[in-house]
Amino acid sequence: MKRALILGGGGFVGRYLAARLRREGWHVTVTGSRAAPEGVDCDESAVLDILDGEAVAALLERCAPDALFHLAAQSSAALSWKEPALTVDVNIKGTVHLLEAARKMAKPPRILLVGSSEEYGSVTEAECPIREEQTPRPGNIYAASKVCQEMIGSLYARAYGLDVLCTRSFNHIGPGQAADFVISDFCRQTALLEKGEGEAVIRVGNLSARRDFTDVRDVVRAYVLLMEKGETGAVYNVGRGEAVAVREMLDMILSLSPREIRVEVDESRFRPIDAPLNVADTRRLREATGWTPEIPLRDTVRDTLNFWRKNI
Ligand code: A2R
Repeated sequence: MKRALILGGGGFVGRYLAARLRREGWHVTVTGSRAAPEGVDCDESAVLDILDGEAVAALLERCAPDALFHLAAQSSAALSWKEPALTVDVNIKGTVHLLEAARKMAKPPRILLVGSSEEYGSVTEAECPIREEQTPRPGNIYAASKVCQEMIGSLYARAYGLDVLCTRSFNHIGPGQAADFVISDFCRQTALLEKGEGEAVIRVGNLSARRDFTDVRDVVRAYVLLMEKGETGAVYNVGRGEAVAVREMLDMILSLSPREIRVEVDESRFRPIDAPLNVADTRRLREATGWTPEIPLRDTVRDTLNFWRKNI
């Protein structure tokens, strides 16, 4: 049986990835930073702070994974302005710890470093769909840390022959995502309003932005396929490759609710720099793996809304 280690396996994406790998017959170990993740479909669950290099090395030796999915991160762009040192430590130093540990192993695992479309920064319409050749112009500390993660990963691949590949993942959505993210936030507000009385008003930010949304379950399927078929040293955009306006997603959510909900634009929710369009060119991923998204966005939105209906 092939062995997978998911660093950050208790997070939003990690839980789905663990379940997917288990269904495909892998032996799966997941980690959390403060406590071993609970309620994750896995074989083993461990505590690992990736800031502790020795602990990283010990875990890798103990697990001896064939495949290592590096999802552990300070994953919030907004928080990265408030906690820049933590973001740089976890996302860059943490990655160095794992690459150092891997290169010293007799049989290092294949490593997938998960990055973000944030790395591209604010792009023009002419630059869309964004190809991997596009030079990253990170616009926040989180994005800069992910660019560094990728550059260091590529150095380790070249210098030590480590089998490293990277993603730049576009907006992924689905049940269980924190309400800091726009679609999850709208679904949560809608579920809350359904429980209340009086006038129902949903507060929103910039609705005209068009983004590349993909169901998290399709995203993790892409990660597994990349692990199996991706090219060493390559960087892959992960996304549907279709731009949808946030307004359209909101209309979809509201159409699934029995309540009459009024939309109120709240300018304090606007991002200081918000590109009007952000969409991936996904040819490299599709050609390497044959991946295509399978879950319609309406299903994702319905599942996310139902998640909040149950969890408020
Ligand atoms: O702190 P925990 O136990 O919730 O674990 C989180 C983990 N993590 C760490 N693991 C080890 N040492 C650390 N110092 C450390 N700090 C955080 O990373 C959690 O399991 C995971 C992040 O999960 P989420 O914030 O839910 O991120 P999500 O959406 O699953 O994104 C996965 C990856 C990240 O690399 C993002 O930057 C990328 O996809 O978009």
